[in-house]
Amino acid sequence: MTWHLLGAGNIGTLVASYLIQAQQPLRLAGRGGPPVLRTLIWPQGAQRTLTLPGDDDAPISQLLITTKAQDTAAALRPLLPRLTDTVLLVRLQNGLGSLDGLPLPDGSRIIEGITTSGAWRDGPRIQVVAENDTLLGDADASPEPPAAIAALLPHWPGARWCTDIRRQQWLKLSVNAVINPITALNDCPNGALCDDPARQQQARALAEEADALLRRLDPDWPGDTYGRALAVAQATAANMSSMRADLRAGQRTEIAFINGWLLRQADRLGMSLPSHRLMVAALPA
Ligand code: KPL
Repeated sequence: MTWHLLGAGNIGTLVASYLIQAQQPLRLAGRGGPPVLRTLIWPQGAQRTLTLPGDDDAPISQLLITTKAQDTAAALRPLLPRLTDTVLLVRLQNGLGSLDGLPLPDGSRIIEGITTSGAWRDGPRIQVVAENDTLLGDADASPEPPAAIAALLPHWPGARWCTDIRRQQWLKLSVNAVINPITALNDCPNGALCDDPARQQQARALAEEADALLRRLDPDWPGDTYGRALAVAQATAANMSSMRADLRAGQRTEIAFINGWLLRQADRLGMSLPSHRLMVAALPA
């Protein structure tokens, strides 16, 4: 069965290379016309040019979503009439909630993914920085992946099926909710979070509010978002966070799907998260 790819950016193109490697047919979604050529370069120098065929307007039964969270609803809405009743949607994005409120078919199955792999645009080519862990799973904590994912996993370095994807997503989201807005607003690399008392105080407030909320949502929540955020900031000290990069490029940020997601959960529970609210108000969504 054909995969449609929504969002042939850096990570989307990297995953497209795994699909091609797995000999799974692939087409761009929502982008007709001639095939698009994309060249990937791996850290050891290997280079590969992919031919990504344009959309065929056929029914969509397997959709890989790698758009930025903030662009998803607009990109997906025109495709909704083409989704089959049992469409498999794989969402590989930063942030949570990008599919909320969209009228998806009742029988659709959503696979959630998080990755720490990195790739960036280097002129006309895409430089793969690292192929790290990728976790895929679903909200039902299914013990086994669907067949289409099982066929893909052996060709996707670092990818594995995960039975607690929600916990893993929250662990990532809570760290992003601390590092990303602070580094974006201060226009600083991730490591600058660790050595400035004012930023540390901001980080602590964001982390404590996130922990208070996530503990209400899950009594087994492990907490220590502050410690985990500092550890990630240290480990990625020289990196530019994705939110800082978006802000610098004059683009909308993922704030509504990171801190904004936390706020929406808090509102439902009548909790106030003042530090997150400030971040949501300060950054373009
Ligand atoms: O995921 C990230 C991001 O920038 O979105 C971190 C972990 C903060 C690394 O830069």
